[in-house]
Amino acid sequence: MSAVLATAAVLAACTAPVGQEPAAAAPDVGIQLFQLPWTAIAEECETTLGPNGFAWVLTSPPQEHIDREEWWASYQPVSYDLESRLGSREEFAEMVERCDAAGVEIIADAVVNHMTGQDTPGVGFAGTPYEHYEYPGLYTDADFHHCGLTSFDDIEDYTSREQVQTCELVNLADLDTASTTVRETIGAYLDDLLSLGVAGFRIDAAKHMPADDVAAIVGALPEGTRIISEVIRGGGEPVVPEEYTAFGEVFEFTYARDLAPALSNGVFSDPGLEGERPLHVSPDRAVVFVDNHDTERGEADVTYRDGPLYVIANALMLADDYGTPVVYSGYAFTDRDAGAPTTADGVVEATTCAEADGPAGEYEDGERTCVQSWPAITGMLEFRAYAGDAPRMPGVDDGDAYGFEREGRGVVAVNVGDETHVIEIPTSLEDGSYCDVVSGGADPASGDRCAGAEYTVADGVATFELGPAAAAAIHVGARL
Ligand code: ARE
Ligand code: CA
Repeated sequence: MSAVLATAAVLAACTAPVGQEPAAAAPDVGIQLFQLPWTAIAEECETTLGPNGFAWVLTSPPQEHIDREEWWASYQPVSYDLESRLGSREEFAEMVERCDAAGVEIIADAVVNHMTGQDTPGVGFAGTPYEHYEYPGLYTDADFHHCGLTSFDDIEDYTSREQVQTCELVNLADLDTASTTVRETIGAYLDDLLSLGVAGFRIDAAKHMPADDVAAIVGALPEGTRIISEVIRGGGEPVVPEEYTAFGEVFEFTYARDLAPALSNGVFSDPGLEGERPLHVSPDRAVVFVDNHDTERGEADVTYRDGPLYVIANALMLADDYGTPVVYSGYAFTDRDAGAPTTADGVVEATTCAEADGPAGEYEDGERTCVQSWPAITGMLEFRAYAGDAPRMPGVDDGDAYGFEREGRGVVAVNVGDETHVIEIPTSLEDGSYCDVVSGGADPASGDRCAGAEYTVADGVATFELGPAAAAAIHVGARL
């Protein structure tokens, strides 16, 4: 589906009470649907993602993996057969087709730095026998690095480029990606996924492959294949995300790290208004996120558990003009390793998010968070479509409240404190009353009322009265 059609689909879903011109920007927001089966993703594309204006889905790894219950079994490939706990090859192909028809592209998680980390021989989820350094039909011992730099050939020191790129990440058999046959074998796997219609790939553990190796592998793929490399920015480390931007985008971990302290202490600063953001790749190369499947189990301070604060973080990200956002949607857990709930057949249960209406106060372990269906999130996607490429104006930091304008297109405001706060934000929006898209937007039934809160712009100032831990956003299309 073309970008123009995709834009039309989002705008059809918007309920603009007056005939304001929407911005021309095509939807760009992605959603990471962690450990969600292919049949369920197909359903989400049709019921939720397409209608709500998501442009792409990041799936979990689709290849055959070790036969273990933990979610991270997906990150230990046994073969490149598309038979996993998340579904079959046929189901994967049908998902790509149905999502495409709904205007949503599929980005597959490509685990190509390594194979398994299993010291004892085993049989994969789809029945393929393997050993730590033997994968019938794919790789033999000579295709792997044995770095000889550390006691167990494991990475111990991230300040050593050689260790990071030739030793083993947590005992995972590390492919020699400088080898032509290894590159071709990986290339054939990625080509196979492209033949089923995927738009591109997340390159898992890209940091652990020299950028030249990744460049050679993805350079052999058809032009236009989208590549997003996972290169976690680490203090004092020699391997940096910038090395991977020549051939694609990267996940910019600094973005969420910068956002977190402001959410807890209420002190916001305007990034990037005077030049580059420090420790950020250029905006056209950055994929940004509030959290992902690793950080919600690690460094992220704000996750689904923080309800309203999580909404605020996502609202600020979606209102921003830096990078391409990917919203995260997983399942609740207390045990870091716990896999998503499975059926009696050992496949992950297909669940739907059509009914989810916001962050729940509490989640049972295994329950899906369904962030893609939260009205506040879909309202912010609408805001983003209207904001288009309008520049981000200097923000207003007022106590625990903060907000900024996307010039002439919309204004976002948040309050991270526990008391009600009134914040005024200068704007070039026309005077009038606007519906807040975070709390419901325009009332589709009446056309001249808001379903949620209503805010006023008068004499070049937008005034928001925000309750504790609340966000609001108004845009040109939501003026009464
Ligand atoms: C599991 C067990 C291990 C066991 C291994 C092999 O937990 O104890 O040794 O299996 O049997 C995921 C899980 C791992 C899991 C692995 C394989 O998170 O727990 O290991 O799957 O099943 C580094 C990498 C980065 C990586 C993170 C996790 O640079 O690429 O570590 N992220 C991706 C995925 C993960 C996945 C893998 C890679 C492996 O997103 O989900 O692991 O495919 C600093 C550095 C970072 C470093 C980070 C953590 O911040 O800057 O570079 O990230 O520390 O060490
Ligand atoms: Ca490697």
